[in-house]
Formats: sequence, structure tokens, C-alpha cells
Amino acid sequence: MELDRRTLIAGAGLGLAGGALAAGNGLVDLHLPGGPSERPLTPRFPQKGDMIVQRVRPPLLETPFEVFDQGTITPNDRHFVRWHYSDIPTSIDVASYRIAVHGAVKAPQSLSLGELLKVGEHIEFAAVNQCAGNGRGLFEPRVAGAQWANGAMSNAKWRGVRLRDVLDKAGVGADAKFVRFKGLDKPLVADAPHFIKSLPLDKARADDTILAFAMNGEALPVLNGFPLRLVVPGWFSTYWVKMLSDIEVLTAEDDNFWMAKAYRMPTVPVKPGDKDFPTVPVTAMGPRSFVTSHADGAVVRAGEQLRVSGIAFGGDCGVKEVSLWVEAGKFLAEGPIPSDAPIPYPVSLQADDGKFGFRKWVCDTPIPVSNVLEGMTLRTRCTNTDGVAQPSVQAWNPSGYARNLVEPITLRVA
Ligand SMILES: Nc1nc2c(c(=O)[nH]1)N[C@H]1C(S)=C(S)[C@@H](COP(=O)(O)O)O[C@H]1N2
Ligand SMILES: [Mo]
Repeated sequence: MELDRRTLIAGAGLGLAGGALAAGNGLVDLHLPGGPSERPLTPRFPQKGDMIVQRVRPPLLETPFEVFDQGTITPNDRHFVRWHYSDIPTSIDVASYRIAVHGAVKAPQSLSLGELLKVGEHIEFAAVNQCAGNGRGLFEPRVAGAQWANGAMSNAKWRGVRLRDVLDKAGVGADAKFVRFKGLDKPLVADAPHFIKSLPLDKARADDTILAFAMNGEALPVLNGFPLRLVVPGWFSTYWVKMLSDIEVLTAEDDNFWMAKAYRMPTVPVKPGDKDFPTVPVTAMGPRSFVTSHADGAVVRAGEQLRVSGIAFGGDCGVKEVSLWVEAGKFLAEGPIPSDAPIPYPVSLQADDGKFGFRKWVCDTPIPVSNVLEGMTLRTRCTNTDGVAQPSVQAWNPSGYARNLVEPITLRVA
């Protein structure tokens, strides 16, 4: 791929003027409990198709859920978007772009993209990019932050060079402990903390931690981090620093705001209002699964034979199995799978794109819709290859991170 000598002009700017939304494609109801639930749908962001607008400045764009039914790879123009600050370069001059490697290294580097692409082998794999706050808007009681439904995740084939090869070019010092990453985006106010994230050295040197220059065979969309981003498959995308420009090797744990204060999970049960509880950084993802053939609240006909399918992912390992329970009757509230639940329907896993990607699942038998029902509830549960299954109830946390419980969808019978 020709990345050198290319200047990308991102059109009218990344933080669109509010007026542009008026020319959108209507509203989408995200079925969020406890708050306004409708969001505009617009194709008006550069290199993006129809996306759900959670925020304009900085751009927070959610993938409409039906996209996940169209294939396991999310097209680049439907891949979700999240930035913390709206000062994002709208034009990148690839010829002058440099990646600095410095800190506890023997030979600090300032690499052009051309040089970076030559540091080692290019590898490619599918991996789910999922915001730690995906599904945050579904938490009850409500928590602060972007009110995402479950579309703050996407799957792509990432191609890049191993971070380890880049680190080895600079020669990592014996006292190195963490590696810190920064992109070209900046806070709007001078004293706000630049968005920077760090990985422990062993994760930074892992076989599949890469600096990706391509996504599904094309250059990254500007909003997804053109020309280069960190990809840490299996870990939440807060670590997947976009428009990467600076790599710093540290000799101690990183105490910057985004590591020491933000993106942390309580290690003990907490309730709204609790303070000063112990926390650890969010890191690895857990298993998840979804029905995609039918939307929550969809209307089905009595007598119909439902063909049900969806997607699953294992988190930081592959998918072992997906179970599907169907309960008939009145709408059932969120909660554990009842102990008298019927035997799950048989589910087959489809083609495997590698352990970090979405896996399609299909229910092998048509599910009959009885004509005496008001509705039916479908629940799916993924168990990953480490034997970890989605929980049926999940502890609340104040930032709404790492949601992965079994989420029922209800179908209305007409
Ligand atoms: N440079 C930079 N990289 C970043 C962020 C950011 O604000 N700036 N946000 C992170 C977070 S929290 C998420 S969820 C992902 C989103 O990646 P995407 O926009 O490609 O979907 O980018 C990550 N990388
Ligand atoms: Mo995120």
C-alpha cells in the first residue's frame, strides 16, 4: 500500500458544524433506560457512512446495530469513532509525519512512515475494537459518560508491524517497565491532560501487539487514526492510541491521569456515591454475544418460523460456544437465566476469522412462534476458550465499564 507521499485532507473538518446534522437521516432509538434515547443518524462525517451521533465535538459515532448482521467484518465507513478531545488534525502530511521512540532506550528514533514499515514483518489479523464504555447507556442506575448502546464496538482486519520490532530498533533499556503512547490530538485547554496511555512492557512486546497502518486492506479512516494506530487485540480500545506520534519507554508505572485516575474498575462491590475504593486499570475484554437477525422489540408473526443468528466474541481469546435460550410469555425483565429455563436451542459457530474477531453463530433449528404468545425473550451466552462465560448479572461500576452480561431481547408477537 502506498502510504508515502500522500497527504490526506479530511474535508470540512472532523468536528462538524452542528448544522450538518440537520441534513442527517432521521433519528435512531437506542432503547436506553433512564434517559433520552434517540440520536441522529448521519452520513456527514468524513469517510463515514450512516452513523449514530453520540457527540459532534469531539466526534463520538456509534455503529448502527444492524451493521453487525451484514457480516463479521465491520466496513471502515461504519466502524465506530471515539475521541476525547476535538483538537484533531484535519490534514496529515504523510511525508513529514514522524513517530518518535524515546525514553529508556539506547538509540532514540524519529521514524518516517516509510522507515517504520521496514522495521519488520507485516502481520494481519481480525480483532474487535471495543470501547471500555460500550453499553454504558444500558447501566442502571445511570452513570456519567457517553451513553453508548452496544455499537461502540467494531471488528476489522488490522495490518501492521509489531511494536516489539520498533522497540528493538531503539534498544529497550534493562530498567524499562512500561511503554507510553501519544497521538496528534490535543486538549482544547492548555492544562487538560493530553490523552496518553501505557502498556506494561510484556504486553507491549507481545506477538500480536502491532502498529497498524491498514484496516480491511485500506488506509485507516482519519477518524479511526490515520495514518497509524496501536492495536492491542483482546484489550479494550482505550489502549489503541490513534494518530500515533510518540512512544516513550518508562522505567516505572505511568502515573498520568489516563492511567492512574481514568479507565479504572473497582475491585470490590460499589454502589452509587461510594468513594475511595480500590481500583485496577481496565485491560482485557470478556466474552459477549448478541442476536443480530432480530432487533430488540421487533415484531414477529404468530406461526412464523424464526431463523435466529448473531455474533459473539471471546474477549481476549476465542469463542468456545454460544447458547441460546428462548422463553415464551410476557416480556421478561433483565436478570439471571431462570433455573427452570428450557434446554438451550442448538447453535453452530460459523467460519473462524481468528480468535480476536467476531464469530457468527446460527441457531440450527427454526424457532416456532406460537399464536398464544404476547412476546418472547431471547438470551444468548458466549463461553470463551478459557472457559469464561458471560455473567447473567453484573456488578454495577461508576464508569459503566466492561459491560458483558447476558442481555435479553424481546420480540413482540402480532
Ligand atoms: N489519539 C487518541 N487515540 C485514542 C483515543 C483518543 O481520544 N485519542 N481514544 C481511545 C478510545 S477510549 C477508544 S474507545 C478508541 C476508539 O477507536 P475508534 O475511534 O477507531 O473506534 O480510540 C482510542 N484511541
Ligand atoms: Mo473508549
